Amino acid sequence: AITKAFWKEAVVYQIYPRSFKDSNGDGIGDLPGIISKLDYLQDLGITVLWLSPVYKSPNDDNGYDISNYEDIMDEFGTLADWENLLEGLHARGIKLMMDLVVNHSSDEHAWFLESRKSKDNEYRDYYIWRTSNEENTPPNNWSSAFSGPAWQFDEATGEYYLHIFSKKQPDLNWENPKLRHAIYDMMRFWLDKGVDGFRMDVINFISKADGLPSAGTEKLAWGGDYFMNGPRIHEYLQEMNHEVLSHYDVITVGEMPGATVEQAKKYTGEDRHELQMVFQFEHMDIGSGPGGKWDLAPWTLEDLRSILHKWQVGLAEEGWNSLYLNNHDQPRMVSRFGNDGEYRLESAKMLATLLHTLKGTPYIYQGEELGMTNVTFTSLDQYKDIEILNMYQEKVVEGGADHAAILEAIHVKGRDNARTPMQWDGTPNGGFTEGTPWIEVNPNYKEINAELALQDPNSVLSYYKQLIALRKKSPIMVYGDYELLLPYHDSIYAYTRTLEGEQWAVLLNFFADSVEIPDELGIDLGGKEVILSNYPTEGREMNLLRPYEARIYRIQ
Ligand code: TEU
Ligand code: CA
Repeated sequence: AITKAFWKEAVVYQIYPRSFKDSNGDGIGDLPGIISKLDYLQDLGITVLWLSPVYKSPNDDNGYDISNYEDIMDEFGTLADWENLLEGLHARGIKLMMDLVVNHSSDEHAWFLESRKSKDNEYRDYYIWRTSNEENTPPNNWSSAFSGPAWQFDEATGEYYLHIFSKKQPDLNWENPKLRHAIYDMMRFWLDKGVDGFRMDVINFISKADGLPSAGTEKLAWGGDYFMNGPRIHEYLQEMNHEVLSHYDVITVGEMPGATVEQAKKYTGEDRHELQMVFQFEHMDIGSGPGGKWDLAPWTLEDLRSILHKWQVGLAEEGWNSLYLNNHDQPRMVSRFGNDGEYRLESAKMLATLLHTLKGTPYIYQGEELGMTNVTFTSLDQYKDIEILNMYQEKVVEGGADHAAILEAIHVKGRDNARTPMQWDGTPNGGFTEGTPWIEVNPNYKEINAELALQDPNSVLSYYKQLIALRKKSPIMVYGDYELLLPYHDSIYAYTRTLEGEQWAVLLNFFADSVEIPDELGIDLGGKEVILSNYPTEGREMNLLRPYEARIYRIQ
């Protein structure tokens, strides 16, 4: 039986506030800036806004290091501004999903300032402190996601604290029920203000293995086996659901690096009473060699399709998929999975067709609807992201790696690709700010911006509006069963969606060469209606897909 829900029918738009719209000329995006663009979001047709963190923060990791969970970052505005934003969204029928960052806080949070004062401080166990049994050696060999060890020695009490991310992001101790209940109180604070849900930052990291064992024998190694999907994660999420989430009509998505389909069933099964969906990362890890994301490697359609297919089939009867190809941590999808040169428009629309016709809830990252591209900054000091800067320091400055090779890897995979300011129009700084932007605007803003797109019926933006409008009047796009066609084709990804006798077929050419649709498709396309395509009708040859051509057929 199909259980209908607003969060299954939703189209979510993610805003990275620092880079969306600056209203006061300080070069930093802010809440009033977002408010000035609510009509743009309503016109696009999105139904939920995921707002990356806007809480008080020293911005070591651009807001993912929170120093006060119940107040607004100075640069972004005030709680009153936030109330105005929520009111403006709800007045337009758009729900607000806030970012819940509770695997760690900022080291400037009051809890941590107390915790580090003494070993018997009442907040000591809000964080993860360990002594070391060897001089100048951390308690285990875990590496940080932002380079170096995941432990920081603190003079005041002569112990180390754990930080999987930056040293200014100490991990919270979820073993401590007082901490857990303080988090639940904070969640209620926002839900009682009218927030409609949460995106939960690395939420499958919050349960660490007993004893915090080292990962193998290397000096430094990723300890993910001991904190991803850990021993008490389901207990914690079920407690969070029981204590908080089950009392509200919310949308929830857990960001879960390292989660498998089997694990996702346990996180999102409706009878599990945990979360509604997860952001999995398997498809984000293609195009990487054994050295990880910075070790560039080619990828094939089969690499991408096999993963997306596995998740479509895996969560068909239990759980629900999120559908995304980029966000504030990933390069721009048209550059990574499409073609940001000659076929930028066609490939951006083809990828959008994929995200909106697979089964699951699609997430649009700001600027994706314009076909915004990666940026190729020539100098390192144009980059701001702590992950990029720490990696460069470790690999080039300390490790002697080749500057040009690492800069190329940053061009392909760096998070700042997604963090250059939203391109609103052709005025200086793309209309993002009248001041000096905190990070430079992509120089292609004169050709790629919302003002041009709004006037162009063939723009990527116009195509997104058509996809979203189609979704709102077509239950088959949300609830139809997915079945793969052409399982092994090296350039066409094709599948059907079927609901109560109605059937659509989606055909996507993933590359720049025209390609014959083979008979193996098993469906006679003759006379069938093309509901939507990224190419005009004229010039269409039934059995030939042009470069990056996407077609949605009504079969029955
Ligand atoms: O990201 C977690 C995460 O896994 C990313 O760091 C990702 O692995 C990496 O950036 C890919 O190179 C979340 C937030 O989305 C990210 O912005 C934060 O930096 C991180 O957690 C810490 O809060
Ligand atoms: Ca500002």
